[in-house]
Amino acid sequence: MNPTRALVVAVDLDLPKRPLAPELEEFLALVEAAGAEVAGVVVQQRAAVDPALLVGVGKARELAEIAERDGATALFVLNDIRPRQRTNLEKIVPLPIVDRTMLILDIFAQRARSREGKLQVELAQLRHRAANLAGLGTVLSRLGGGVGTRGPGETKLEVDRRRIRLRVAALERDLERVRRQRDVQRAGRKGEPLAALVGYTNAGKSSLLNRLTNAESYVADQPFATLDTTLRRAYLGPGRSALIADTVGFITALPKELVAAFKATLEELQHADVLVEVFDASNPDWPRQEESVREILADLGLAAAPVIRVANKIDRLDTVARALLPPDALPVSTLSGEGIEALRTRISQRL
Ligand SMILES: Nc1nc2c(ncn2[C@@H]2O[C@H](COP(=O)(O)OP(=O)(O)OP(=O)(O)O)[C@@H](O)[C@H]2O)c(=O)[nH]1
Ligand SMILES: [Mg+2]
Repeated sequence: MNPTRALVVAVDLDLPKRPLAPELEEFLALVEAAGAEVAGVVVQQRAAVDPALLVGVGKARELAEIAERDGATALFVLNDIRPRQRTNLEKIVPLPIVDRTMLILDIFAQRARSREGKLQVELAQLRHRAANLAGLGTVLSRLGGGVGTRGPGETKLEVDRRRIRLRVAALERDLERVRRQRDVQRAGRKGEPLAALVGYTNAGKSSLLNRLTNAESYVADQPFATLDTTLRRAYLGPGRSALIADTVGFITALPKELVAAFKATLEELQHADVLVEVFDASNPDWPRQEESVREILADLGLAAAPVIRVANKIDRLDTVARALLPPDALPVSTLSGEGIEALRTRISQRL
């Protein structure tokens, strides 16, 4: 199968607090991680997104031309796109529109290995699809259920919607069962202290788990290498050990459908005695990434959880950059092993 050729479009709203560059770079990395190739990137500067079309009508026509010329097979939209904007834009650029949530969900779908992971991704995808159907639904219902808008029983849309609802209900039941299994497992290991690794995707959480526990979890230079929670026992010092949990990485504006669907996976965090919050100190974008992680933790009700802050990948930093790291963050390199003993000690102290 030929890879998807992505024409990427972004509206740059020129927000001082949210510069486009890092988000665009991250978006392109996601496109690549999904296995698509970038056919072109178009950025439009605007004070606000166009309410009807997202971009201006002239820009939309230009996109159609570029798509045709460069053989794009899908339009990838960085900004949030509303159902109505999607419908209108599709009329001018005759390509399937992939939004950021669909893109992230697609990567998750490709990476999911465990049954739980697969169920969770499917649930998130269906919820996202339903949300977009809903937009189309209002367009249809505004036409009124008059002649020609209804078939013998119901419109295709309503059939789709009902099918989605049934499947969502089945998935929710399955996941509830998974959740109860986890509760049982958790009860079984009661008493053993648990430290959970959290952080932006690609920060090095799985690498750190491997360092701390001599395990061989999957590590890769790509977003969302890990989807499933892994638990391993780590030696912390003479006569002391703890369980370490590695889990799915976070990303700015993690789709709400995903957070909801990954409830069972993320629940592990609620039971941790301490969170080890890892950031990639070699990425100039780390402050923004860490802020996103904090926001998601707050959404999960974990704003007040005890945290050990870890600055990873310091092997890539020179002396000056190291000196500029926040003083409360423990500098670590999972690559060279630097700082790992100090981290063991700190975890041990906090448990
Ligand atoms: N130079 C350097 N690279 C590192 C270090 N730690 C991890 N990496 C690299 O960073 C990339 C991501 O590492 P992972 O451990 O998969 O990151 P993760 O946080 O588990 O990522 P997700 O599972 O995708 O959320 C890999 O290419 C690692 O080899 C480090 O200390 N130094
Ligand atoms: Mg990982």
